[in-house]
Amino acid sequence: MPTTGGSPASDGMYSQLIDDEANYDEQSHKPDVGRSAHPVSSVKVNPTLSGPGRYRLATICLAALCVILLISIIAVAAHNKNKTPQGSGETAPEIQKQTQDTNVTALMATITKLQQEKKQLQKERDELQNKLAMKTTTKVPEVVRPTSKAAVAPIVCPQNWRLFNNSCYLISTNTLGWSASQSYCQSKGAHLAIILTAEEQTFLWNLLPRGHWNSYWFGITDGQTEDVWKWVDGTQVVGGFWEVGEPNNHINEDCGYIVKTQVLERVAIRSWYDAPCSMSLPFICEKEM
Ligand SMILES: [Ca+2]
Ligand SMILES: [Ca+2]
Repeated sequence: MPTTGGSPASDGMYSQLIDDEANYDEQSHKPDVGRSAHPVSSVKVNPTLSGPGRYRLATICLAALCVILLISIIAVAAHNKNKTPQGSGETAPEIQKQTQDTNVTALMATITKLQQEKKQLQKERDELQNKLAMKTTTKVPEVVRPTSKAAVAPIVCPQNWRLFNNSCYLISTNTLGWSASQSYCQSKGAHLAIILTAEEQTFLWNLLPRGHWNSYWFGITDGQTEDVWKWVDGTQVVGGFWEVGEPNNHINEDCGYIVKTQVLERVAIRSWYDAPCSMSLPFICEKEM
């Protein structure tokens, strides 16, 4: 179909392209109906924009785009290369060496700082030593005081009392029951003897005279709980110097005594017996000094 009269050349080309499209659609999609009303021979086609001419233009445009793209890629690559510090050609050992150099520099700085601190501390130490020396030379000598040992007087036991290891012992000449004996000792600032060692036992044994059945109360009883022997200070008796078969609580015997007879075979470390506390016997007092 002819275009509108008086249009510029570009409008003519655009109209012809629309006509070509319409012609193409009609030829390909509507072959049976429209072809009789609009014969193909009536369409005017510009020979310069049809066929190989159009493809040539497209090829030129495509080639130009490829060239622009290639130039862009080269430009970007060159830009990135310039941005990399020291170039991208550095190897791993070189980087490692630079890191080590940095560490060495830091360590050297630390050593220098520590050496300075050491000098400062030595200076302070010297000053303190000088001050200490000054104070030592001007120190007032201390007054020599008598020691407590020098003030301790030798232990002197009362008359008829005998000394052994810081205690004084009395072998009574009167006789009393066990409880009365303890009361008597307490009236003298003492108590019935507490015998803890074989040496103490032997010392007392040697003070006693021999006799038919010489017996002396000392400070143990099981009056509180049968067969649980305790000293007069409340502590429990451990071991002891009992005669064989004693204590036997033979006739309700709750108080302890020492026996020394004429029989020479009897020994100090097997001389304890138990007896009824009401018996009247001489006794042994002990006073800690
Ligand atoms: Ca008993
Ligand atoms: Ca007995």
